[in-house]
Amino acid sequence: MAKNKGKNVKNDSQKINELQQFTENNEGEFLTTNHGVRINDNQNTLKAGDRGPSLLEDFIMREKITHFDHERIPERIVHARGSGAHGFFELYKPMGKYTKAGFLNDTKVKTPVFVRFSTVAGSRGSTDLARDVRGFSVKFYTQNGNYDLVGNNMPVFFIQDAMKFPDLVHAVKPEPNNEIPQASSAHDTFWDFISLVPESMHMIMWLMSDRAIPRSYRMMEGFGVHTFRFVNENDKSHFVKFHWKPVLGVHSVAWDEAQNISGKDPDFHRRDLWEAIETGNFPEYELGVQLIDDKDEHKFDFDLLDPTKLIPEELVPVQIIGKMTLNRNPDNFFAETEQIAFHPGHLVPGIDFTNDPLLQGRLFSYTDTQLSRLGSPNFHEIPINRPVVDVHNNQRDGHMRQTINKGQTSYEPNSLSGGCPFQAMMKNFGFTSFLERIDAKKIRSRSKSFTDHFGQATLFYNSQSEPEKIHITNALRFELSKVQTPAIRQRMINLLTQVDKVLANTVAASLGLTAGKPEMPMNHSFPADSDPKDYQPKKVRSSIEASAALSMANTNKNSIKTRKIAILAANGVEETSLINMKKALETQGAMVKIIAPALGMIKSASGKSIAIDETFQIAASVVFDAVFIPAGAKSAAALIEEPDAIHFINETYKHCKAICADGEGADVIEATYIGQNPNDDIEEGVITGENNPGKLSKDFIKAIAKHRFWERETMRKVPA
Ligand code: HDE
Repeated sequence: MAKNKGKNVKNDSQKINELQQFTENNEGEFLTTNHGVRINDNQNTLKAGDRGPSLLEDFIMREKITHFDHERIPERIVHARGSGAHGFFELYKPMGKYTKAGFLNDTKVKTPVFVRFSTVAGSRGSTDLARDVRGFSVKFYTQNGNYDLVGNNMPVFFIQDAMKFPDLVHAVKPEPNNEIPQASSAHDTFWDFISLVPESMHMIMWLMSDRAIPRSYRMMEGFGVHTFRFVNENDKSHFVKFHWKPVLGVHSVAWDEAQNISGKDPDFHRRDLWEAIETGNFPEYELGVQLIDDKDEHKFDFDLLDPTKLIPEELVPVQIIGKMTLNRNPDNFFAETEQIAFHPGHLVPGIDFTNDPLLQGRLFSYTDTQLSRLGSPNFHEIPINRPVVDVHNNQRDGHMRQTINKGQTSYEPNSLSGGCPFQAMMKNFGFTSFLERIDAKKIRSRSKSFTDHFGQATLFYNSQSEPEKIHITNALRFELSKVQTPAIRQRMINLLTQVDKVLANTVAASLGLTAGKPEMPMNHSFPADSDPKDYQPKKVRSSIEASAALSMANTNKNSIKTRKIAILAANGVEETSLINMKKALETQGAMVKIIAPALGMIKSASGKSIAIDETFQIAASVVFDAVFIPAGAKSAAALIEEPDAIHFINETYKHCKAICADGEGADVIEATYIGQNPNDDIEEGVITGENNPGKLSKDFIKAIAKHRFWERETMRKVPA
C-alpha cells in the first residue's frame, strides 16, 4: 500500500474543515466592499444631486456591477447541466491483492467524496429529463491525493477514438445555424453523424433505452466505461472495470412522462437529489469491480481497450468492494458543483490507465477545459478541488494564485532548501506508471480487434424485457421521425438491420420505409498499406445470448423508500382511511403529499382538520410514483367533479403506476378512463378494497415497489 509521509497526512474530516474555512458567515455582520470597507447605502448610486447624473467616482457601485458582470464562467462544453453532493466512501474488503491504492486497502478509512451527476447535451439551464447519457463523476479525496472516477450511467461510449469527440458533440448539440433543438438528440445532425459511424450502434441501443430517462440520480448505475488497471505492491497488474450499483435499484420513467416532467419541473432530478439528502434519505451506491488477469487480455471476443464494449457480468462477475453514501448538500452551487474540476488523469498510486484510445484523448482534454472554464492553472486551489493532503512542488505564480510559497528556492534539485521538496523515490511511495511494454510503429489507425460494431448492440437488445424492447423501438421511431432528411432515416434503418431485423422493420414501417442493406461508410482510419475489406465493420456473435444485468427488469423491486405518493382528498374524507395509509407508506420510507382542490385545511367526515400540501393547480401526476384515493363519500364526489383529479388518475394509469382507492375512493377511479372502459378488467396495479385496511396498504406497497406495470402500455392507450 502506498504510504504518505506522516507530516502531510490529515484526518478525514479535513475536507469539511477546509471548506468551512472558506465559508462565509454573514450573521450579525455589516455589508462591506470586497476590500472590507463598510457600505452605508446599498440602495442608491452616488449622483450629482438626487436628479443628476451618476458619478464615475462611485467605486462602491462600480465594484458591485463589475463583479456582477463577470459572475458567469463558461459552462462545460458537455455535461453543462449537473447537480452535486458531498459524501463518503467506505471499503468492505481490502483489495491489496490487486491494488496498492490506499483508500482501497483500509476498511477503517472513510474517504470523503464529492459527486456530480449531469446530462451531456443540454446547456446549464436545460431540463433534467432530456433523453441523454448521464454523467456520474466521483472525486475521492484520498490520503494519497485526489482520485477522480469520471464515468457515465451507461457502460459504453459512442466512439472508439478521442479524435472523433468534437464531431460527435457538434452533431448532438443544437444545430449551428439556428441553435435548435436544446438538449435533444432528435435532429438531423446527430443522426447524420450516427448513421455514418456504425461503431456507435451499441451506445445507441443504450441511449434509446429507458436508461436515458432515469427516475432519479439515486436510481441509476455508474460505470467507469474504459478498462483501467489495478497495480499492486509487487507491480502486478489486473485490468479493472468500475461499476456503481444504486442500493435503491435502477429505475426509469416513461418517455411521455419525461416530456411532461420537463415542463412541470425541469429541476426534477436536482430537486430529488437535494430533497433526499435534506430529509436524511442518503443516496447509496455500492462500488463493484470486474477484475481480469493481465494474461487474459486477449481471451474475449472483443477488445478490452474498445470503449464501445462491456464485459458481460456472466463472463466476469462484479465483485462488490465498498459503498458510497451521499449525505450533505453543497452550501453553494457555484463554488462547489460548478467549480469542481474532474479529470480521468487524477490518479493515485495503485490505479493506472490502459491504452484505450478514447481514454488517452480524455487525458489531454480535461486539464485543457479547466484552463478555459476556470481561467487559471491554479484551479486546483479552489476549495472544492483541493486535496486533503498538502501540496508541495515548485510550480509558482499564475493567475489568481492563492498559496503564499515561502523560501528562496523554487527549483529542484536545490541545496539551499536542503533539497526539499524531494522526490518520493522509495519503492511504493510515489506514483509510478505500470511498466507496460510498448514496441510499435508510429501510426494513425484502428486495431482490427475494434471492428465488431454490432455484436454487443444485439446482445444488449436481446437482454431486454419485452416492454424495454418496445421502448427502444418507440424511442427510435420518435427520434428518426424528427429527422427531416430521408436519406439519413434510411441509412439508420439499414444499420439497425445489423442489430435486429424485427426492430429495423418495425421502425422502418412507422417511417414509411423498407429496411435495406447497410452501406458501410468509408472509414478513413485504415492503415495506408492495409486492405480496407479487413477493416469493414462486422458483427461478432457474442459468446452469450443475453445478460441479465443489462435489463432493468431484473433490478431491485422490494422497496418503496423515498417514492413519492400522492393522496387525493377533499372535504368529507374519511380521516382514518387517509391517515392510516399515510402512516403505512411513511413507515416504509415513502414521501407522501396530500393534494386537494384548495390550499389550507380540509375538513374530514368526522370534522377534523387535515393540512394540505399541494393543490391541483401545481400538483402533477408525473412527479409522483403512485396515487391513493381515500374513503369518504363527500370527498369522492368532490374529486369526481374536479377535472384535474380525474386527469391526475388517468395520467398515473397511462404511465403504468400503482393506483389505490379505499371505500368510496373507488368511485373516483370509476369516473376515470379505467372505470369508463367496461371491456377491460381492473388489472394489476390498480387496487381497491374495503374493510381490510391492513391488506389494502400491503397490496399497495407491493405494487409501488414493482415500480411500473408496463403491460398496460400494450393493452390500451389512455387519452390523458
Ligand atoms: Fe468527458 N468531458 N470527454 N467523457 N466527461 C468533459 O470536462 C471529453 C467521455 C464525462 O461533472 C469535459 O470538465 C473527451 C467519456 C463526464 O464535471 C471535457 C472525450 C466519458 C463529464 C470532456 C470524453 C465522459 C465530462 C467538459 C473523448 C464516460 C462531466 C467539462 C475522448 C466515461 C464531469 C469538463 C463533471 C466532461 C472531454 C469522453 C464522462 C470537455 C475529449 C467516454 C461525466 O473535458
